[in-house]
Amino acid sequence: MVLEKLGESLRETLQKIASSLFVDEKLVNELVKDMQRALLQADVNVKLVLDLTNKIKARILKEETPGGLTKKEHLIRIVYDELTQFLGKDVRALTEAKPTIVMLVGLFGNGKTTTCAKLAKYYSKRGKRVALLSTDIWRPAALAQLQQLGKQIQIPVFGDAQLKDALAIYKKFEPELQKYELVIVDTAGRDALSQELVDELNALNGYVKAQERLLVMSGDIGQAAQKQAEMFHQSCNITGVIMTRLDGTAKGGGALTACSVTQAPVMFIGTGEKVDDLDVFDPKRFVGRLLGMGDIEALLEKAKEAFSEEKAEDISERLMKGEFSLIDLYEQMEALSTMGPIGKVMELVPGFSQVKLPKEALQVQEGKLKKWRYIMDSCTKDELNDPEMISAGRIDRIAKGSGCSPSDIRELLKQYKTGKKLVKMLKGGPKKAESMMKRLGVSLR
Ligand SMILES: Nc1nc2c(ncn2[C@@H]2O[C@H](COP(=O)(O)OP(=O)(O)OP(=O)(O)O)[C@@H](O)[C@H]2O)c(=O)[nH]1
Ligand SMILES: [Mg+2]
Repeated sequence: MVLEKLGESLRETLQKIASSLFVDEKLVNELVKDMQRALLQADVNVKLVLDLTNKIKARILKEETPGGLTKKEHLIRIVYDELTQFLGKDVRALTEAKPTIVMLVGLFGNGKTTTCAKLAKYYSKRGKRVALLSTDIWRPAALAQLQQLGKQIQIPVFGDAQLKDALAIYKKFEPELQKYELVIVDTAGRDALSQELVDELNALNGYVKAQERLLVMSGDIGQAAQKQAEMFHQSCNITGVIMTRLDGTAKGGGALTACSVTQAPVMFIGTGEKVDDLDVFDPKRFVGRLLGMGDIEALLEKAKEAFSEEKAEDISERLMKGEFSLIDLYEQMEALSTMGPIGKVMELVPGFSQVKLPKEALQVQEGKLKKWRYIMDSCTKDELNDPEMISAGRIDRIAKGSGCSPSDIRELLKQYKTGKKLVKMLKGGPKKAESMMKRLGVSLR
């Protein structure tokens, strides 16, 4: 696996935490030191290692462990969060255009031509009409190499070995290329990023205006990756990175560094010489594997609680505006019965992470929840949105419809009022909420 050693060290470090009785500053320092060592050994750039570990440390020391998570789980979650942040978070798809033009750039021998063919196969398998274009006028037989690969994967290859200007080659085939959905352009490399190469790439791209400019970098170039990525980024404004040769003993951290300095995510990794040896790079899965996926999955599941994060965010926004309906109440209750999303919502509302709310205030038994569901099913939409309008007459009607007693309905309405009170408190700010909490005490229930 890529960065096997890094993963091993990180898992060891986390294991240390797991077996410690207390998580104190000393242990956190140790964790940070271990992580630094592991990342540096994997060739990740020194400054980035410091930035990353400082961020992790600051968060660990500052953030309170959310309810439902152990301190250890919280630490792992922070490490996971920051590592995925560092690597670009989500899988990035190609920009859509007609046609989408993808230009692969990089130094000699980093795997551009091979990767062109890998990408062509990958996207054609997914239904895109793909063409390959060679604009490499430097490498002898560059066109022949691409043609041979193209034949193997049955993708048309355009190029003209007679022309000695990359842009002229592109222009010659431009009308033809418009017929494709995806055009992958192989460019020439150099030993180092020279002005000549920069001028050549700029002249070509100034006209082509490729939607994607992907830097192809070998995983084994170590710390040199940082400088290379920076230079390519400055001259070509890189939109993504493809790391090759991650099948060998490459430590890979150098190339990982690239995505951070260019702010362009690693999109694919090359894991061999064959056209199928290409993997989509999924930062979350990757980090998950580094840290031991089983743990992470279970942890994130737990942290997600019964709510999705977006939903919690959405609700917290509405709560802050003072909007609160019976449906909100029900969702809160339902989720609370499993884990405690009010806590999650509170975390998301700035300033509230410190306020202690009596969780029991909103906790109800499952049986009651079921009843409430029936009651709500018998309510009209207006009643759900504005429960204050539920008069005695309406209570009787709902009782008949739901098969519940009027007192059940009154209880639900009472709970709604309590919830609404809570929301008002939230709106008043953390200080007010706390003082009101004190005043109300357990009577909130
Ligand atoms: N093991 C392994 N070898 C790879 C990978 N990608 C490319 N290669 C090999 O690296 C060598 C160089 O690859 P090319 O695709 O020719 O590199 P290039 O960037 O086009 O090189 P120039 O055209 O000289 O600039 C070839 O022998 C490839 O087979 C990979 O992911 N793993
Ligand atoms: Mg090449």
